[in-house]
Amino acid sequence: MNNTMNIEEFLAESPEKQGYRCGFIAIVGRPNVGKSTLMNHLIGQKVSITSKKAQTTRHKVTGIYTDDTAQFIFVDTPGFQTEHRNALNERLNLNVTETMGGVDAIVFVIEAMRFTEADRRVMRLLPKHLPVLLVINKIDQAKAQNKAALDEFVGQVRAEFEFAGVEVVSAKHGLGIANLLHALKPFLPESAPLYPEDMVTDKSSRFLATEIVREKLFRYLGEELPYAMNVEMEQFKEENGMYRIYIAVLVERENQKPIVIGKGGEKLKKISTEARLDMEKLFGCKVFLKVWVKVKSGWADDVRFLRELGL
Ligand SMILES: Nc1nc2c(ncn2[C@@H]2O[C@H](COP(=O)(O)OP(=O)(O)OP(=O)(O)O)[C@@H](O)[C@H]2O)c(=O)[nH]1
Ligand SMILES: [Mg+2]
Repeated sequence: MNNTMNIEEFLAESPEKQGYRCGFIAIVGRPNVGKSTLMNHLIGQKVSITSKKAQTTRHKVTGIYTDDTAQFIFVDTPGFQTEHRNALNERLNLNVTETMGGVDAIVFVIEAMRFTEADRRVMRLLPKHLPVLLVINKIDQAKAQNKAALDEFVGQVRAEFEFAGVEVVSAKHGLGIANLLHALKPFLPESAPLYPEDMVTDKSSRFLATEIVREKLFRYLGEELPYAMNVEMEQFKEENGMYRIYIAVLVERENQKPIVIGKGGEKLKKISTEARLDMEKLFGCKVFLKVWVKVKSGWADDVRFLRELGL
């Protein structure tokens, strides 16, 4: 394809390419199986944040991969919560079930050699009328190296649900990604692309900026991370070719503030420096970033407040 041509022009000029496909694919699974890592590798750019901690993804994030024959619109969803029940988790789960209702196919992600009750509960929610591809992730791990045991594991999971197919991948190492795209393509309806070919996400720079800060909080606070914590964009301005971004970190109690700030402000400084560098890379311009901590109590159970956050 000529580089200056967009896909619509390309299709218009090439009647033999009329079989172009485009559609939506939801990525679902229990927390921490690697859904966001997988989506980032599928689209070749980091638009969804990832971490060792469960429940990293709170908003669904769209990632778009376009080639000459198809456009795949992936929707990365929050890990489906079957344990802690509160307003936040109820909304996150609702988000996942709603997403599954509006797609052409589903990728159900599990970890190699580890199929838990939590996985099973998510599996039971999978719609029967849509193609569901079983994706076994983390095959790079030592426990997945025994081929016979892995085959047996796959066989056991397949026996529990009518999957349209199965793919084994290592999202982290980019293994099996091309095969996965190939397996998904037939599930997409014939359609012209819905998004411009150079678009990788439908999320705004504002949204991506708050997500980046959240990822650094997850990274640097580790186990100390207050469960009820969120980030809020206070200001986002473009000025002389650079972005000025002000972001507040919301915690529930005054005594959680020092956890985020650290001794002598050290942690918060590290978090904002790393976030600023990631933003500069993603946005391709200089960024001035100010991050601070605010107390907003009871927010995890305040559904109205969650709506304001767009959850
Ligand atoms: N070894 C290994 N680790 C992986 C792989 N894919 C993801 N991980 C790790 O698994 C952890 C969770 O990854 P995420 O992509 O954040 O998982 P998620 O399913 O999106 O998690 P939630 O958003 O919390 O539901 C991170 O520490 C990843 O680095 C993989 O293929 N191999
Ligand atoms: Mg995630």
